[in-house]
Amino acid sequence: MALHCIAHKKDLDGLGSHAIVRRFAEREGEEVVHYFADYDDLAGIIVELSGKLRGERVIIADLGYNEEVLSALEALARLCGANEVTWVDHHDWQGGEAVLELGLRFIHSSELCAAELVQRELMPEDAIAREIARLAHAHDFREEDELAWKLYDVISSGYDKMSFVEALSRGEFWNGEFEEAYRKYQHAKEKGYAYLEEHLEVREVGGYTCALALSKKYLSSTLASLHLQKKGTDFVVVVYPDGKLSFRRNNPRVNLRKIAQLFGGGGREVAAGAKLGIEVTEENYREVFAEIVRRIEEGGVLP
Ligand SMILES: [Mn+2]
Repeated sequence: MALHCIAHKKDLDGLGSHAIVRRFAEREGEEVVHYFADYDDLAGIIVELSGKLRGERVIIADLGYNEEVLSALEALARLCGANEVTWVDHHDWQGGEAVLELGLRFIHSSELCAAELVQRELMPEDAIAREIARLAHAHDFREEDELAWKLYDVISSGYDKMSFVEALSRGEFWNGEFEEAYRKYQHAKEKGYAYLEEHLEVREVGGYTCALALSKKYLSSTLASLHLQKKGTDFVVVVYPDGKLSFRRNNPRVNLRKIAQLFGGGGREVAAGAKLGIEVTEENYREVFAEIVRRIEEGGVLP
């Protein structure tokens, strides 16, 4: 029997979950297979695994359900029928009830991050697993923790995910390679912030203020939106060249899930995303911003 870990690939919580599962598997002498997933490929992985896994253990972590998962419900039912599936998550599951009826084990909390839930489930006594979970929590809950944020920069730099997971799973929280990736990324980050500033507009939207900015692809939505949030507007929209939108807020009256739904996306009240399905360039980004503002105003989702 092997352990199959499907977890988020973009942040410390997802990769930390991978690392804890790996550490656990190694202790148990079990084989472990990692799938580095995001919301746009989770359904594809479920479909693929449902066709080939029998009698295995599957852990899905740090990924909530979304429309695409609901469209792969039959495959997920097959996967759950033939394997032992555990879904560990801390996102908002309102609307995802159909998934929970398939007979999977569901471990959920909104106070703990996914890595903490995985750690408590698999390795409650292990000091290294606990440290991975602590770092993941600090990053996911936007707490101040130098190491957690430096590790996040290593991930954002494009550092090899498998090597990252292996290092963490051994209890290696920093090394020469991490240092090099981190240093290089500091330059990229500064360039990314400068570009964001040059492609920024603050607009009024239905009585609220909104900062919109075009971002370079290499600046993660977490870093780009945290930077924009410092402008103090009610909410912010980060726009990427591939049409991806990322919404964050300062004002708790603004429900970002509802705003994202206007663009066919989704997420949580506090953080949401969508895809425009068009390319956004230096030439058209101002028009795109105007269109986003218009759609939000006309959508009637602001209180
Ligand atoms: Mn998380």
